[in-house]
Amino acid sequence: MLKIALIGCGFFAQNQLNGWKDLESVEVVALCDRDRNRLDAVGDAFRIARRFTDAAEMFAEGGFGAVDIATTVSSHRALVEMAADAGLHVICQKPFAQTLTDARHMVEAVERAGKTLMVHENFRWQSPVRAVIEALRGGAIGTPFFGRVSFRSAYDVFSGQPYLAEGERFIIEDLGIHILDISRALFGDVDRITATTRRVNPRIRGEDVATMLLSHASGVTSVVDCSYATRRMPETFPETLIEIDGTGGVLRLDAGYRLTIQKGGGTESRDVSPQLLPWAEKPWHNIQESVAIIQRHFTECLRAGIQPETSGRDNLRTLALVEAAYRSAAEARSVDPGEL
Ligand code: NAD
Ligand code: 89V
Repeated sequence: MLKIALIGCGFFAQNQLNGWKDLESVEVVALCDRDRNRLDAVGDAFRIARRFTDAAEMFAEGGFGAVDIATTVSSHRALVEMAADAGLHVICQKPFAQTLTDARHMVEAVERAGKTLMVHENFRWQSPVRAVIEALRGGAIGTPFFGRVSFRSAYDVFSGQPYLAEGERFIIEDLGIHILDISRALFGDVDRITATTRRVNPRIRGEDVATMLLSHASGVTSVVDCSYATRRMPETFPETLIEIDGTGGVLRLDAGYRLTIQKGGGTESRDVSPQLLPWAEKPWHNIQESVAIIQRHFTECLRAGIQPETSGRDNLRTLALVEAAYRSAAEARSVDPGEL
């Protein structure tokens, strides 16, 4: 049985707690939040008795082998380093760190402790996206040369996550990070990125539109475009739409979770909708299912003693892309993420 402590009982943590509950080999034995009311509400709802308002106290008491960090980014470095000092495996929400320097220190701290560090970078684990990744990796359309990974919506994310309206940065840091990570999962690492950003919604501080052009080392060119200012019907939140052209055919993941592959003059189309788990609700069920999938991956990697696909070290490259995109937009030039 893997015993886990979870830190951060806010908006998203209930998905993580529901996901852990469904895994027979896992028990969440302790909870922490600085906010006593939230801590008690979540502790009561999930019947978790050991509760802490101070993470240091929880780490000192111990009694668990891994920690799930579900707080917002400004607390991640301190919490990951405390977990490494306590000799624990770690799963930490995205964005993993506020700066690349912090992220590198966090990865090194957990590596020094000889433990596993996974970033909760769950979009590439959404089952419709996974179906695309598997088809592409299985050679369904030959060698890809063009991709578009697109997330466009006007869904009100600010009511559930008010902090998203307040930061100097918004869409690339919060959402684009997932879409850039999907592009990496599909086409590999990136040599150059060119980005433009724009704020359309006057009631928020950061950018809510970003358009990015990526040159991958594999030779693929991809467009990653994100918007929370796109009012269209049907509203596709939180679907990522994907188009890939390859030497042997084309692949499309269209709205409504329909995967179509055209090759050799034929067309194959199938429904790759995510499951609606008993604790999930539409339209979030796609993201909620991916939480359960990424958690299963974490426990399987621990059992097998292997690195998770979305390990801390892997995530350094996604974070570098985020930083490179902001730099590109600010300086109106293309940026090699390797220079950061
Ligand atoms: P939230 O603000 O609703 O909740 C965060 C909670 O953490 C709060 O209750 C706060 O009191 C607590 N907290 C903060 N620092 C703490 C500390 N040092 N010790 C103890 N408690 C602390 O935030 P949220 O919307 O739940 O987001 C949490 C994280 O999850 C963010 O990084 C966000 O980007 C991420 N997120 C990921 C997804 C996804 O699909 N992967 C979706 C939504 C949010
Ligand atoms: O997945 C996320 O990180 C969320 C949202 C989908 C709203 O962007 O913050």
